[in-house]
Order: sequence, then structure tokens, then C-alpha cells
Amino acid sequence: MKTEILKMLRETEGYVSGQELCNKFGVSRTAIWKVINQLKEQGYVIDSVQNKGYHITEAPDVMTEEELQSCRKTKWAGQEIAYFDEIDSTNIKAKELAEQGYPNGTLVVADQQVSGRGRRGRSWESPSGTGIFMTLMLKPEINPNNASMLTLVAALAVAKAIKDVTGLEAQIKWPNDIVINGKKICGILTEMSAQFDYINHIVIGIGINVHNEVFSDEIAHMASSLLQESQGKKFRRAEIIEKVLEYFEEYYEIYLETEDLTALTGEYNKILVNMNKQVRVLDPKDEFEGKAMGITAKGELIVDTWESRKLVSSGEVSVRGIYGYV
Ligand code: BT5
Repeated sequence: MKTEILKMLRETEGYVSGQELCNKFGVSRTAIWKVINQLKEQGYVIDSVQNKGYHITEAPDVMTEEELQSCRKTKWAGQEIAYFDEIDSTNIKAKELAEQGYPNGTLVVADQQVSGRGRRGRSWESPSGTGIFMTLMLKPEINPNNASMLTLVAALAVAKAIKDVTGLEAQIKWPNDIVINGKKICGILTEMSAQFDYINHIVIGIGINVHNEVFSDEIAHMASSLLQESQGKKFRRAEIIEKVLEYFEEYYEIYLETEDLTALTGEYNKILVNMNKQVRVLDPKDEFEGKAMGITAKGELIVDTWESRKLVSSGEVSVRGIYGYV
């Protein structure tokens, strides 16, 4: 009922009368009043005027299930949401929920991760009150060989969402980073559980630095946040999450039509930070340099070396600029 009331308050321009709420939910005025008070305690600013009702004027920067559900516009992405103030890693939780039978599109969100993870055993700095730590769980009927492209679908969705909400020029650093002004503000970690040609589940973990003012010494030179890149603006995390889900749903459905990125490469290459730049490909088996020319429909990075054109598959590979991180 709390989510529904919040949704009604949000969707109504003026005041929602107490009586209207009572009728809709079939409860007493006192019950409605209690929910309104709980919302106020959580930081929502709600104006109550006698004979008129309730009107919401401000929402806190929280990512609770009620907050996210009350502004969700998607069909299936985030239909189930599990929120935690603190967790080990949202990817670990999403895998657990997948095994417990939670449906395709379940979203796990946390305010803080105590063992946030990157690729190949690396860690992800996830202090409380700073960022978005979220994992979208999917149970798709696709060929497991095509699953790594989902990192690129998610990257496109995140970059577009950040641009929409903040106006900042978010770009993609192939395959799994989002950068603004050459600094990393988001990382994506996709993990899959599959048997032969059948996928049990895929979890797409997304970490976005939103309010961070500082980073550890190890990453301070290459990491940034939306706050830093916007000279101190505070964006609402729930709004960013909502937009990411909306874009993801749209791009994922396009991806599913062909099980590749045929219809998305144009849009992707437009915001690829590596485009036409010299890059160093850090493949554990084969390190080399060349000029990045965009991605293929399979999500590979096209790299022209002085002797040949190479197609680099994502997965475990990273690329660096010749002079630094980008
Ligand atoms: C990534 O790995 O960039 C994937 C990060 C995914 C994090 C999300 S948060 C929600 C979900 N739950 C998880 O446990 N993980 C996912 P990789 O490309 O391996 O980059 C990791 C490297 O990024 C580290 O070794 C650091 O150098 C750097 N790094 C760590 N924390 C960072 C931060 N907050 N911002 C920017 N860079 C960071």
C-alpha cells in the first residue's frame, strides 16, 4: 500500500484527498495517516492541507523498493526489487535469488557493498551514500555464446541514462566502463550460469559513482563521480536507476531480435570513447597496439594494427589508451 500511495502522490499534480485514498485501499483515515507519517520519517516532504489532502513536494535520495517501484515505468525490468542498506555484493545476491526462483528482470540494489567486485577478482569501491550498486538478473533463452554482448547493451543503456538525467557527456570505454571527461564513473560486471547450450541465469552488475567526493589513492587518478563532473550537483539515484532500466529494456528487446548488436552498433559507436584512438589491448595471451575502429555486430572491438585488422572479443580483455586510462 505504501508504494501505491507514493505512486499516486507522485502522479497527481495537485492534492490527493484522504478520502480518495481510503476508498481506493479500503482502509481507515488513520491507516492512511500512518503511512503518510512513515513516508515523512523516511525523508519525503508531504504537504497536508485540511479539506484538500496530501501533496508531495520532495523525495529523499533513497533507493528503497517503494521509492523505485513508485517511479518505475518499465514492463518487466525491475518488476521485483530487493533493496539492502548493506550487502556483500549485489551480483552475489542476484545469483542467490535466481536460484531461489526469482523471475527474469529481478533487480537487486544496495546503498553499500562490503565486497563489491570487478572483473578477474578485482574489487569495486562501494561506500555508503555515494553510489548506485545494482544488479539486473535475466533468465534469457539465448545462446550462451551471445551473452557477453549484454555487457555492451547495459553500457549503452547506462551511458544514455546518465546523459538524460545529468546532461553530462557519458561515453563508453569498451567493453565495460562508462567514462565522463576521460574518467571512470561506472563499471559493469556480467556473470553467467549456464549448462551446455542452456542459460540458468545472467546477472549484470552495474556500479555508478554518483555523490563520491573522494576515492582511494589507487584509483583517484582515473575515477570520478557525477557530483565531481557536474561541479557539485546532487542527482537522485532512484531517477538514474529508473532511466537505466527503461533504456535497458528498450535495447535488450532490440538485441533479442537478432541475438546480436546489428541494430545497435551505430548508436554504440557514436559514444565509444576509444573510437579512432590508438589503444593498447591487454589480452593475457596477446598484447598489442592499434587504432580502434568501432565494434562489430558481435560486440568485438575492431582494432587496426600496422599489419592487419583484428577483432577483439570482450570477456576478460581490457583496453587502455596509449598515454593513460582512456
Ligand atoms: C568493473 O571491473 O569495472 C566492474 C565493476 C562492477 C561493479 C558492480 S557494483 C554492483 C555489482 N556488484 C558487484 O559486486 N559488482 C557489480 P573492472 O573492469 O575489473 O574494473 C575494476 C577496477 O576499477 C578496479 O581494479 C579499480 O582500478 C577500479 N575501481 C574500483 N572501484 C572503482 C570505483 N568506485 N570507481 C571507479 N573505478 C573503480
